[in-house]
Amino acid sequence: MNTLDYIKSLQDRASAVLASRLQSPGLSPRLEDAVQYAVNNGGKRIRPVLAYAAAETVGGEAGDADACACAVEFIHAYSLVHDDLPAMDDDDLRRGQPTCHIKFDEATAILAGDALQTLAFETLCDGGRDPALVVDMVRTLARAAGWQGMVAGQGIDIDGAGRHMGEGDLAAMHRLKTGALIDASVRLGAMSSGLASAGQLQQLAVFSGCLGLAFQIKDDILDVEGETEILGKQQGKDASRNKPTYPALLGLDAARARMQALFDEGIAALADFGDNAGKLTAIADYIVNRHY
Ligand code: GRG
Repeated sequence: MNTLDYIKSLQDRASAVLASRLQSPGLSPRLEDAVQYAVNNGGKRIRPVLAYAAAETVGGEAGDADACACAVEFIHAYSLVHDDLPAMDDDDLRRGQPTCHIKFDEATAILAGDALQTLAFETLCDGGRDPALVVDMVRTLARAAGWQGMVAGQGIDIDGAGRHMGEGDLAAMHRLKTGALIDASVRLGAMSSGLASAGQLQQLAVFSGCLGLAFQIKDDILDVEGETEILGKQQGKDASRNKPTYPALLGLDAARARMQALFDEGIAALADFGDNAGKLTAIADYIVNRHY
């Protein structure tokens, strides 16, 4: 199977499993429509794809990672819904469609994010795993998503609005805001197999740390070079809001070089996996070469 077919097969798997886990309880139809909308309006499913590939990289099967693949996508979907709110980034367009609070309303979008966050942890507890492993996985996701991870990154971003950031501060912010969930996706996928050693998890963490930052630099580059129609969101938004970005700080060429160096460092961390590293390598390549 070629790389794109492999990634497509994992994206399709994620979408099917997410649909099966999103059985609306039938209690609050508007809220449930908003939750479905937030998850099913065209995301690339990068985090589930990473979880699946990480499970396979340590000798497990993609199916081992179904629960954690859904959990990380639920957290991701919630984060985008809340990030788009007027009190945060105040965006009207996401994935080429109205953002959740525009399609529904602000209160419903807040609740949809809340519901997705708790559903992520409920989902992670499913799957009949060893209870000690489940506790470890719940803790891993909570740390990545919360005030030591993604929420902390968002807090730094909001506090820093309009202030100059050096490259060190910018990297530290993005390692939390974007990187922590990407790292959790990889490590949870490997953990879900029950086969990953502590040493392997450490090597995967180096890989995912580099990939998370490279992902963000690519996002910054696309904001400069991309096209609104392909991106599904307004091109040039970061620059128009004076946001600190890699291209603004380093220039486009140096930002690209930084992304490539992180890619190389991340792939080098997979060396001990031998041929098994091929899947994560292919996905990292897809991430840094994507057009949206
Ligand atoms: C609101 C607590 C809270 C956190 C929000 C992740 C985040 C923190 C905000 C998103 C802002 C943003 C656009 C960051 C750039 C990196 C990023 C997460 C891009 C979107 O991820 P993709 O490209 O999205 O995987 P799709 O649409 O494919 O799912």
